[in-house]
Formats: sequence, C-alpha cells, structure tokens
Amino acid sequence: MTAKALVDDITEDATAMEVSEPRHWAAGLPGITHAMGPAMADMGVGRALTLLTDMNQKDGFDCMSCAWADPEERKTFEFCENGAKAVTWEATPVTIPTSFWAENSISSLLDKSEYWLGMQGRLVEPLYKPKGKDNYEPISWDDAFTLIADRLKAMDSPNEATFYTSGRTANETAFAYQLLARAFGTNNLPDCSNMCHESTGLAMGQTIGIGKNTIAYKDFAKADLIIIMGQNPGTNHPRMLTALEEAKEAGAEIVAVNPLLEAGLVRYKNPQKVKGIIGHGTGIADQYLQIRAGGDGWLMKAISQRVFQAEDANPGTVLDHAFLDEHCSGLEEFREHVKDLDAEMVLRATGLTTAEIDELAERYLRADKVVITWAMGLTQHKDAVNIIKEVINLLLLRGNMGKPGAGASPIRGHSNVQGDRTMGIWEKMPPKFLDALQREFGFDPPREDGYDVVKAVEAMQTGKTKVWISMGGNLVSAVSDTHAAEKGFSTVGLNVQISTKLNRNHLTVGDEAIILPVLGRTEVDMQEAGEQMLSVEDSVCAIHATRGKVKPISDQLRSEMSVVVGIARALFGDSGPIDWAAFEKDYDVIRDHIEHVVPGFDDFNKRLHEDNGFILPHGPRDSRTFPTATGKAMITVNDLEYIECPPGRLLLQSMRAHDQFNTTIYSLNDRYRGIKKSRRVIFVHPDDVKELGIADGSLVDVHSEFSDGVDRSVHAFKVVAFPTSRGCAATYFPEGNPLVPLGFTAMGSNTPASKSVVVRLEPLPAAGDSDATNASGSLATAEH
Ligand SMILES: Nc1nc2c(c(=O)[nH]1)N[C@H]1C(S)=C(S)[C@@H](COP(=O)(O)OP(=O)(O)OC[C@H]3O[C@@H](n4cnc5c(=O)[nH]c(N)nc54)[C@H](O)[C@@H]3O)O[C@H]1N2
Ligand SMILES: Nc1nc2c(c(=O)[nH]1)N[C@H]1C(S)=C(S)[C@@H](COP(=O)(O)OP(=O)(O)OC[C@H]3O[C@@H](n4cnc5c(=O)[nH]c(N)nc54)[C@H](O)[C@@H]3O)O[C@H]1N2
Ligand SMILES: [Mo]
Repeated sequence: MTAKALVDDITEDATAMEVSEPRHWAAGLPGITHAMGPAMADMGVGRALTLLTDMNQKDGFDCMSCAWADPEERKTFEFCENGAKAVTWEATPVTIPTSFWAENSISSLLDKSEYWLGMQGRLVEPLYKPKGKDNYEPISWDDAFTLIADRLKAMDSPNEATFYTSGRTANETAFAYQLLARAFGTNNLPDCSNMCHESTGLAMGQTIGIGKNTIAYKDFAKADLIIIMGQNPGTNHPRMLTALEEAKEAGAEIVAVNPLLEAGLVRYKNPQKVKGIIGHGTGIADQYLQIRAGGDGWLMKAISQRVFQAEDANPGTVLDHAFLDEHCSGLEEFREHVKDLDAEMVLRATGLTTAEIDELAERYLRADKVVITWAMGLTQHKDAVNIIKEVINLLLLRGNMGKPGAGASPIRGHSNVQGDRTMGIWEKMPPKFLDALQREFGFDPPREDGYDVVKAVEAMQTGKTKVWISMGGNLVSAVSDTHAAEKGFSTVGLNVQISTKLNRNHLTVGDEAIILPVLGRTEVDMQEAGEQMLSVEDSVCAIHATRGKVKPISDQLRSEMSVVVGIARALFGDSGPIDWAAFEKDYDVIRDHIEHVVPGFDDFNKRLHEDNGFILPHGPRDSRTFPTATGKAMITVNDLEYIECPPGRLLLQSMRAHDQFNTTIYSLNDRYRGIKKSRRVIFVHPDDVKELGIADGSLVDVHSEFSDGVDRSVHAFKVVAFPTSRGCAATYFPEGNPLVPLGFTAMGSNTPASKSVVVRLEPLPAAGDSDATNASGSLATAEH
C-alpha cells in the first residue's frame, strides 16, 4: 500500500487554522473513538484488534508512546488514545516504494513538513546517498555495513564518530549499541535524555543518589496529596489519569501547577467506566496554580518556608525529625536560608497570590503522604536543576520519601529512555560501569567523557564529526537552534540513520548518508534461536518483557540488534574478544552479559521468561538508604534565578500538541486546546494580547532575544488568546525550536532551555494586504 494523496494538500498554513473554546476535560468516549477510528481504517479490523488488545499486556508489547507504568492488574484494553496513534503510525501497512527515491530528490523533500514525511509510510529497504548525488538509492545490507565500517576505520580518532540514541530502543539493543561505541573507542553516546530528564537525573543524583522515581505504581493510590508540576498527562501520559482517578477515589487531593490550563488536569472522563462515558467524569485538580513559567523553585521554597514557620509555631510536630536526624544533611543551613526568602520576589517569580501559596502550604502540611510528579515543565528551564532540588528539599522536610504513598516522581518520556541509561547509553557513565564492561568483555573502554547532544551538534559545526549514527530519533528537528543543527549535519561525512519512518534527519546530510530500516516494537522479531523478546524499564523502575505481535511489514527489515551486530562484525571481524554473532542469534546471550555488568539484573533471563519482569532495587525507595557522597539525603541551598522579561516581551515555552509524538506529527489538530488544521500557533493570555496591542487571531512573526546578536525568528504564527499565566506564551515543538540558541541550556545538565525563551511578537499586515499571502509554508520552508 502506498501513501494517500491526501497529505499532498497539507500546507500547514496558519490562516487555515480553526480555533474553538479549549476543553475542560480529557479522554472519555471521544478519546477512544478518535483512537480506534484511524487504527481500524488504516490497517483493517483484525490487525488493529490484535495490536490494541496485546498492548501493555503481560505477554504483549510495551506501548512506545510513553514511559508510564503498568498497573499490576491489567485491563482488556490497557492503552490510551495516544498509544493507539503511536501503534497505528508504526504498524501502518503503507510503505515507501523504491520509485519514491528516484522521483524525489533529497533537496525537494526538504521542502516537505515532518507531517508529510511521516505520512509517506514505513521505510522498508536500506538506502544510500553517494557523495555528489541528491537522491537515495537502494543498497544491500552487507554493502551498507561494509561502507559504514570502512568510513569508521578511515578516521583519525574514534571520537570523530558519534552514536546517538532516541529512547525507544530496548534494553538489550541499547546495551549492544553502547558496547559497539565503547569497543570502537568513544564515549560519544548522546541521547534524547540530554534534552529531556537530564536535569532530573543530575538534581536527584546529587541530592538522593539516584535519578529515578522513588515511588511504585501503587503509591499513587496511597497518597494523601499529589502535586503535578510541569506535566500534561492528558496528552503525554494519558493512562496516568486513571491512576489519578483511583487516587482521588481513595481520598487524595490533587494540585496542578502549570502556566496553562490543561484539560486533563481539570477533569477526566474514564472511557472504561460508565460515569466516564455518560457522566461528568472525575474532577482532577482540587487546586490549580497557573504559575509563571520558571517559577516553580520559588514556589517550592516558599512552601518550605511555611513548613518551618509551622514547626516554629508547634515545635516537634511538623518536621519529620526522626527521618531528618537519621537520613538527611543540610537541614540547618536550609532553615537559615529560607528565613530570609524575599516574599515580593516569590510573588513576582511565581505570578501567584499569597493566598494561593498559603493554600498549597496548608494542603502540604495536612498530608502525611505526598507525591510530587513532574516532567518537561521543570526540566527544560535555565534553572531546572535548582528547581528540582527545591522539590526534593520540600519532600525531605516531612519525610516524604521511602514510605508508602510518598515520594519524588519524575515521569519519563520515551518508553525506554530510562532503561537506555541503565544500559549505559550516556556520554559519562561512571567508572564502576566501565570497569564492569572491561571485566566482562576484556577490552579497555575509553575513560574520557563523550559529547552530550548539545556538544555533539557543536562538534559537527566545527567539522569534527566524520560519522554520525542515530539509533532512532530525529535530532535535527528535536534539538534547539534548528538552522544551526542543519548546518552541523551538512558537515558530517557519513550520516547513518537507523529508523522506522522518514524524517528530516534523513535529509539534512553531508557527503554520504545511509538509512537502515528496522522492525518496530509491534513486529515479530524472528532470529536463529526462534522468536525473540526484548525488555524495557518504565518510569517506576519496573523491567518487563516486550514481544512483537504482528508480521513485519517487509521481510527486508532487520531488528535493531541485527543492525548493531552487522556494523560490529563488519568493523571488528569475528575473531575479537566479543562474540557479536551470538548476540543476534539469541537475545538471552546478551541478557547474560547484562546480568554480569549492570547491578540489579540477577537472574535476568529467568525472571524475564518466567515472571515477565521485576522491579530494580532503589535505595531511597526500598530502605531509605541514600547512595550520595555523604551517605545521606542532601537538603541543599540553591540560589534561584529569575528570568527577566522586559516590557512588551513574553516568556515562551514550547510543548506538545495532542496529535504528535515529539517530532512525529499525527495530525495538525490539538483537540483539547481547541486548535484545528494548523500548528503555527502562539498562545497568549487575553490581557497580554490586549496590552501588546495585537488582535486575537492575527498573524505575527515571533523573534527571540538573546545577547549573541543573532536574530532568530519563526514566521506567520497565529495569536490565540488562551488561559495561560500573565506574561507567558506557548507554542509547539519542533516549530518553536529555531528560536532557541544551541548554547542556551539548563545550568549543569546542558539541556536546551526551550521553556524559558524571551520573545517579542511582530504583527504581520492583516489579511487582504499583499504581504499576508506569505503566511503559509511548512516548518521546512517558512523560517528560511
Ligand atoms: N502523546 C504523546 N505522548 C508523549 C510525547 C508526545 O510527544 N506525545 N512525548 C514523550 C516524551 S519524550 C516526553 S519527555 C513526555 C513529555 O511530557 P510533558 O512534560 O507533559 O510534555 P510537554 O508537552 O512538554 O508539557 C510540558 C507541560 O509543562 C508546562 N510548563 C511549561 N513551563 C512550565 C513551568 O515553568 N512550570 C510548570 N509548572 N509547568 C510548565 C506546560 O504548560 C505543559 O503542560 O511525554 C512523552 N509522551
Ligand atoms: N523545543 C522543544 N524541543 C524539544 C522538546 C520540547 O519540549 N521542546 N522535547 C525534547 C524531548 S523531551 C525529547 S525526548 C526529544 C526527542 O528527540 P528524538 O527522540 O530524537 O525524536 P523523536 O521525534 O522521538 O524521534 C522520532 C523518529 O524515531 C524513529 N523511530 C520511531 N520508532 C522507532 C523504533 O522503534 N526504532 C528506531 N530505530 N527508530 C524509530 C522514526 O524514524 C521517527 O521519525 O526532543 C526534545 N526537543
Ligand atoms: Mo522526552
């Protein structure tokens, strides 16, 4: 089957946008019918039902749409609308025919949008772009592997190669892939996590000794209070709404902290319940704090200050003294520090009222067991690491860690981004891990840190990268400063993309490029020893099996493991210390190696085959042991930043629409926010729209303002008055990425700070004026 002609008409024109009232509830019946509709239409009822009923089941495959945890008791349909979209997008019967590559030059495809590219269907044959040519052409698997190995061997240093990973890769493949990079001699292993929860990993690593969730799934239902910060679960982790509904039914209070009023945080209509289908559903947030972007650290500190004040009023009854004495350091310094907290600054930085902050403090003090969850609304700020440390401080004061119903809960994004890290996908894995690799495989791994995402793009820009290999993902669109990234990729000698679907990173290439098409998570993976399964780790450290269920869309596809092994054998031959060929035949072999290298994986094969998985050990969660420098949980003193926004400017964040998965666009609509037919939107508070003298619905160019003197802008976005906090604005990613300089990153974690961007809006001439016709164009063309 080939792509429908329909997508040829898509111009992504802001003037085509239809705007209606945003929703005040999420999911429910429309969610399910929206979900089932496209799946059924595209792939037929049989295939669709097999996929949807096997999704997230114990003997099925793990949904690739997010890293949300699975409940112990699975329902018949354990999926959400957006999971169904992800599956449909991957398991589509539409494939890209060989003729497509002769008919479409690379430069002509660059004019198409990500949406259009993704809609062309699955990649089904290895492709090669030779030097001096503007088209991909078919190449055999063996020739592709030989060519990659030749280019790697021809380099002056292994550090001229970079091995990127997106977070869908399963544990076994990720382990083999990092082994390939390190056996070759480099730690250049950037990954999507560098743009995602890196700030979390750093802040939690430094304070409690581990960068992962301190709660288990069942803790949600045991909590008295759940604070959801900087996260939009209605769109990005929809199954979390079921856990929140259960928590509410068990008596928990829920507080949402978010500049935008997000439908899923207001009300949830559970499609699996009668009251969700015909009733009003469940109200989610008991208190909704529309905070100024970047202000969360100030809010946390202000609550901590009120905790100390309550303790002073009733000594010995508010702080958890037993926990603090035994397990924490830094209490007195912190107590002194927050005494002087500037109340005016708190109000300015949070945009909240004293009454709102007092109310949250009262809720916090009333609750014995508190969970705080967060995602990109905290991690992608200039001051993200400090902000997250303030979350940890607040939790520690009342012992909200390592007990049932309480803890710090960063919710991961990509479905195996957490597992990839556990497996060694990181540019700076600790010496302990490298020593274990050395013992297990008998080679000396490189010890100097490699590039993270930002450093990798900087290295490309200075011509330091000869070979780039991507295990999934679409870095050129995902990273900040789109045009700088495009320039970087154009200097790379050989760009190898291991992918399921066509995206812009296949088109931003230098001399040579190779596309290697792989099996997706839904497809059966058959190797010499029989049908293979893989494993993933979710947000709450649960390792479980994932098995493809449907026949691969083409018999030319290889598994990601086969591709890693293919490159490794072409590069190292079959006589070295590592038996690569064995990895491919039977994935149990690599699981045995993982067991020897990575702590917590004892009896890996047995526990995966027999029990379908297990929970990784976690000191703070299991026994209140904190593997930090001091052996204690560290309460920290952090000098918080305040992002100044000069008059006439707005503080811009970029986030996901309901019909997208990162750079993959399923449709141009964002149902909950009332947007249809175009993504070129900027949401602004109605009073700011007025104050700026711009008409609601008019078109503007958005310019960011940084001291490097470069004018970065995106063209022709529609202004939509929307319930966001004053002085803040929001647009979608990746459309907003050209506005963020590459070097504008979170302090410490180097994560692009794409949610703290100061912008100004420049109105375009009104419709009817000759210039306004310029307002159409895809991401590909409009910003050049
Ligand atoms: N359907 C779908 N699911 C996904 C993804 C997807 O693209 N589509 N992506 C996956 C990935 S990789 C990730 S990382 C997760 C992302 O999941 P989220 O973190 O929910 O993703 P964003 O859309 O970036 O939403 C960020 C939220 O933070 C809020 N926010 C922005 N700035 C601030 C701030 O300063 N303070 C506070 N308190 N809030 C703020 C925004 O208004 C928004 O509601 O989702 C995963 N799941
Ligand atoms: N401005 C702004 N920028 C952001 C963000 C933001 O909120 N705002 N969010 C950041 C975050 S949190 C993240 S995680 C990154 C995401 O960055 P990436 O992970 O690099 O990007 P994705 O869009 O998830 O990658 C999609 C591509 O992966 C490939 N793919 C899909 N499934 C598979 C598979 O099973 N195997 C293989 N080999 N390939 C597959 C397909 O070809 C698809 O086109 O973006 C970051 N960029
Ligand atoms: Mo992410």
